[in-house]
Amino acid sequence: MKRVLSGIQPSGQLTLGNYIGALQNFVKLQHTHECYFMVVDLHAITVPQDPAALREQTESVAALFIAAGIDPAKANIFIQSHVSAHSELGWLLTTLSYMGELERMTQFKDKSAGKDSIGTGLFVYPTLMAADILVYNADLVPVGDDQKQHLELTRDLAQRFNARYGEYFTIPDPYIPEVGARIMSLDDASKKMSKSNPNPGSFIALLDPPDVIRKKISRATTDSGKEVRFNPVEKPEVSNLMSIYALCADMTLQQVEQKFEGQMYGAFKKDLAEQVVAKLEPLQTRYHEIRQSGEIHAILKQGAERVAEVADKTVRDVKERMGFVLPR
Ligand code: ATP
Ligand code: LTN
Repeated sequence: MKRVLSGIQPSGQLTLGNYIGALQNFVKLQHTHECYFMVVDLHAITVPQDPAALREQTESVAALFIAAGIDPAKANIFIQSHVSAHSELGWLLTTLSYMGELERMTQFKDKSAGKDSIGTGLFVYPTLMAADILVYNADLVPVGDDQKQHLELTRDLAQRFNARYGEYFTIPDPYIPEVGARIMSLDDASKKMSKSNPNPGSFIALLDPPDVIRKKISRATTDSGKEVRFNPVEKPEVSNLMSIYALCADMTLQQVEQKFEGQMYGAFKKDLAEQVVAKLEPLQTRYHEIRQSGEIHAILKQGAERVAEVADKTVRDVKERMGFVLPR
């Protein structure tokens, strides 16, 4: 069975963008692949996090994995920092990376823009992500469009290691959805919907109550036109809402266009809000059950124990190839 791996940062409340771009595919792939899904807390601290909030969000993201339909009996669910091999391989790969290639990463450029002091963690972030993937020799990495560049760097680092120390790492492929790989902000269709956006009106959180969802959608930016027509260049805001509609209602963009032909934005938004509410309702119910039961801790412990065997072996192999003296 091919291996699938992905991670989500506990840097805020998961959004509809995370769900459509990533989580939904995790659920699909678990039936046909050996899966590794983790909460990447070590990545979240590349920007300042309040300790209590980080703790809460880490548990919340793990519970959302399960609420979204990931079955811990099928897929390994764990917290990145529970498996120390990630940090160790992260360092080893950092020594193979170049300043120039890390400086080119758009996520780094976006997150460091306008800051006086830029954290080094933010800079080397992609080498830790490469370690996350390579430590399990993953074949496939389901992510949203914004992570494509990090995946390319991961492939480069793997190839560099293989060229220097002999074939070892599997070269991973990204798995990016055709529709929904980049859900945009509700207040600005030039930016991706992001859980760390300080304006909560810019995103729909998976745990937003129905009335909050309705309010956010009714306030979402549109253009001054009238037609519900898909054209991301001319009508980026409406097109974004149409993508969300299509994904929640399980329709094609064409079907959405036909359904709202001749109707105003107001009617479209009202219907869209109900589609989103209906899509998230079962997930929210399951989420609250999981949090109340407290079962998440045992699942995460078991997940980390299982995967650590694979990860520790990789680190041993890599160190041996690089010329480290291993304890005997
Ligand atoms: P942050 O705002 O803290 O950077 P984020 O909301 O961008 O977080 P991540 O934890 O970085 O979320 O991403 C988790 C997964 O969700 C990744 O695979 C990412 O590509 C995907 N993703 C994030 N935002 C979107 C979006 N707007 N549309 C589609 N996929 C997305
Ligand atoms: N960089 C990713 C999160 C992430 C990840 C990974 C994704 C960390 N490690 C390994 C896939 C595979 C992000 O910001 N969304």
